[in-house]
Amino acid sequence: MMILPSSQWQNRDRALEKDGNGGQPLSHLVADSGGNGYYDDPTLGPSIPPHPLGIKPLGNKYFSGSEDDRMSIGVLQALPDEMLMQLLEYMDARTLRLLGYTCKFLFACCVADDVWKTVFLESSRFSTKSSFEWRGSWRATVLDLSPEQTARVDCSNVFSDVLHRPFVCSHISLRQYTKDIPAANQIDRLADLSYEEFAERWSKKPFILTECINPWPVTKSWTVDYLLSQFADVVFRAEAVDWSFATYCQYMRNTRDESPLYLFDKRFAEKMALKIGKEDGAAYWKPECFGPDLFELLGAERPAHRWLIIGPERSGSTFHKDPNATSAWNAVIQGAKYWIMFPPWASVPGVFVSKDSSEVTSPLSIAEWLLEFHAEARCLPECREGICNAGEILHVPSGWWHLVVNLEDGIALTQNFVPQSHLGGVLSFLKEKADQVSGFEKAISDPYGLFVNRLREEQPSLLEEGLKQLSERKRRWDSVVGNVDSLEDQPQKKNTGFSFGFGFGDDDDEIP
Ligand SMILES: O=C(O)CCC(=O)C(=O)O
Ligand SMILES: [Fe+2]
Repeated sequence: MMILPSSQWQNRDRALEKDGNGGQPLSHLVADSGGNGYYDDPTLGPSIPPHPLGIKPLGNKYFSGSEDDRMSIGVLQALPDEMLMQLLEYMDARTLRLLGYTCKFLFACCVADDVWKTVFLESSRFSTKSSFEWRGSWRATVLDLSPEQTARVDCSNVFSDVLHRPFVCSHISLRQYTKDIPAANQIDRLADLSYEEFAERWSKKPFILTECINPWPVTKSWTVDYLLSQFADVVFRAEAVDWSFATYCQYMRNTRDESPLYLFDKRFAEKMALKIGKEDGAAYWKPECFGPDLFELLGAERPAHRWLIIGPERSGSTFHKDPNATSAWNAVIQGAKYWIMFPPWASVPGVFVSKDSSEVTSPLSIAEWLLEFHAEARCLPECREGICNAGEILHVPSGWWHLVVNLEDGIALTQNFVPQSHLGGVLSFLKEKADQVSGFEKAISDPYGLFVNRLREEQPSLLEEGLKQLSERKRRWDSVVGNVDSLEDQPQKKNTGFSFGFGFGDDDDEIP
């Protein structure tokens, strides 16, 4: 990507003017929302087309000889675009439509689909329904409009980063971020592992196994089409909504959301009547290489631990660590996922963590993070990246940061677990970060006590070992920082995203 000199930037503007409303993609010139232009490498696939309404990034205003439609919004000019858009979030469908017809700038604001997503989610007409006709956008769905009925107004004199940026983010080519992974960053790829190898060498490292899940029946039969033929009426959770699979498929196959709704369902096994485990007719089972999962001792009281994940290209998960200091595996059944990961102690560019690491703030969308921070992140020595293809499984060690994006429409199965090597970390997380523990039923008021009791009853020697790991980590930490109370005053650790918790919820390597 190259910064574009302003003369070429003007060319881009003219090209946009020429193409106008819904024209052909520009060859390889792309607008940057910051007002800088850049070339998108034409070898990386189609570049970002002009906005269908002709909306342009703010920077274009300064090179445009034409009018600026923002001059028509009267007293609302006092508000920056961000605030204007926030104001619209409080309006109902009728008001949005009426306001949108007052001038072109407000039309551009009032048809923004994020605003209509809010209208949809707040409308009882939709929020209580699991099956309906998805019409390609939130606005068209709420208003029940066909593409021919959807108003198209020429907004080529509307200059706004706030309005243009979501369009860029929903069109950026992912390949430019996923290709040419530096050799040093590559997540290790192995055919398969034994439990002994995992326990001895791999439990604290990410890796991809290319052969491990080949025997799973689901790898032969499951595609989105197949699931649609079998489970069209089954209602799955997709973030804030519960939709039938038929409705979700309509959505995932025809959306331009910057952050598409992601189907992420923890009750899929019951809903689909699946058998899981090594029994006749099982759909899949836990890979042996990860060994015993100590949360199995909690039986029905264990926190949520397995999910079916389905989403379109560009859907995925923004940077996070998995809950309760658990490790995880994530198996791709259809599609391909790009993973970028950092060890627990790393400071991830663009990800800000509160002092007690209970709050993580990062750009809202995956595309925004890729645009703004990927290049910087890739240069860090701790960075690990890889593509997990259909039929492969990836290991996420306890405490590792990860961002994941689907490169195609895809299906995955994931499970969180507690291997013996991370028992100390999980115990200390449950004990020291009790306010951040998640996924347990509300009735379980003391997850740490419950887990310790189960270990004492069924695996006393492991409990002893786990508690030893825990106090050893605490002792080592105290010797590094002086004392626990002074932890938050260590200047080198401030706001770095370092996840120490003096929960020592992560692996040993974390100790600086
Ligand atoms: O497949 C994905 O989007 C990753 C899911 C994930 O990170 C998780 O389940 O914790
Ligand atoms: Fe995760």
